[in-house]
Amino acid sequence: MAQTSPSTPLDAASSAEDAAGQENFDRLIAEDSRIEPRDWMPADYRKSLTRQISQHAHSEIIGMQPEANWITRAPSLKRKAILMAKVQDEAGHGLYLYSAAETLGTGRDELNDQLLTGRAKYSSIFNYPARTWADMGAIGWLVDGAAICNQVPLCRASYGPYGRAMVRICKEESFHQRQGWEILYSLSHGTAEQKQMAQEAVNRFYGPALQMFGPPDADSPNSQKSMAWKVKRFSNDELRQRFVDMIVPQAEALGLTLPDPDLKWNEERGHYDYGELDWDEFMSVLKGGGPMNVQRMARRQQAHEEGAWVREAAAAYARRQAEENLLAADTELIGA
Ligand code: BYC
Repeated sequence: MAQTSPSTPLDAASSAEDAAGQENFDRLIAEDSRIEPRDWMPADYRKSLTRQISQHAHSEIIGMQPEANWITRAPSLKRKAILMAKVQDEAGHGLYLYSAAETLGTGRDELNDQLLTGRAKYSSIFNYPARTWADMGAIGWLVDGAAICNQVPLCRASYGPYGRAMVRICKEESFHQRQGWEILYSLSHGTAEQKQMAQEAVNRFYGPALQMFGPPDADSPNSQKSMAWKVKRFSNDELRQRFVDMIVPQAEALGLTLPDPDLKWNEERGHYDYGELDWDEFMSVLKGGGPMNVQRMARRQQAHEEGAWVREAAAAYARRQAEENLLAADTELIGA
């Protein structure tokens, strides 16, 4: 394709800068170094990362809802304290991730607006209800388990602030997964009713948890570029397979079954085969048609409105601090 020649000296300078920037970017990616906020980066790298990181942040924030709903109904003080700490961790994850996304140039208000107006996605899994206490176990074991599988490779994402945020998030997620496992283990070794409640929770969350990894590779429009940029290190299907291989023996240890008649060890592949997932349901959930989409968004909007006074107070405090700092700097100058 013919190269269009720059029409003004300013254009020429900026296209020379872009070429040098692109060269540096390509080198950093090739040598597995990190891209930092002040580095030149291609516009579509910035856009795609802002998309992924902010959607990840939204998922953490919306993901607080199914569990927060169970804090007052947790069966003991200890369970309540653990669940409360977990939900607070999710809020923290959301905040680290919004901060990482903001370093790419889009402000928090805009990112939040994208969520509240339905322009941004959040993870499909949080559009399913948490019906029983056993769901806290299934969410911890399967949802946080899938999150860990997906997110450990993201600790090596090429964008520095994202990778660094993921390191801390993954440490906390592994505690979350263990607490979920422990809830399910207690229930599956309890009364027959408790075991049945645990099994039913696993039955409901298994398929949606596998869909957290995204659509099959052939239908994943973002994967190719994202992997070339070393943001994603493995494809959606590779990570899904890794997760299935991990949870089959764990389910056996729990004494529970996974609700997939096609699940069996494939000697040749060295992996478990698993049945087709319901991708029509997945697409419908993404379009807002899941069982809890409407409630989740309504609750988030309500929480945002109720939090207006906190934002106003924080802004007033920041203004006063800035004025005081200015005054102090002036006084120092006068005194000098
Ligand atoms: N749900 O081209 P693809 C957590 C979208 S938080 C909804 O494969 P990509 C936790 C995708 O965004 C868990 N949407 O995309 C929190 C794209 O749409 P756009 C969240 C999905 O980015 C609290 C389109 O489908 N984890 O664990 O290459 C309590 C095509 O997909 C989903 C993260 O966000 C989905 N499941 O790959 C407990 C991890 N899947 O944006 C636990 C970071 C796909 O083009 N994100 N879509 O309009 C990622 O790793 C990747 O973004 C994904 C998707 C693997 C999710």
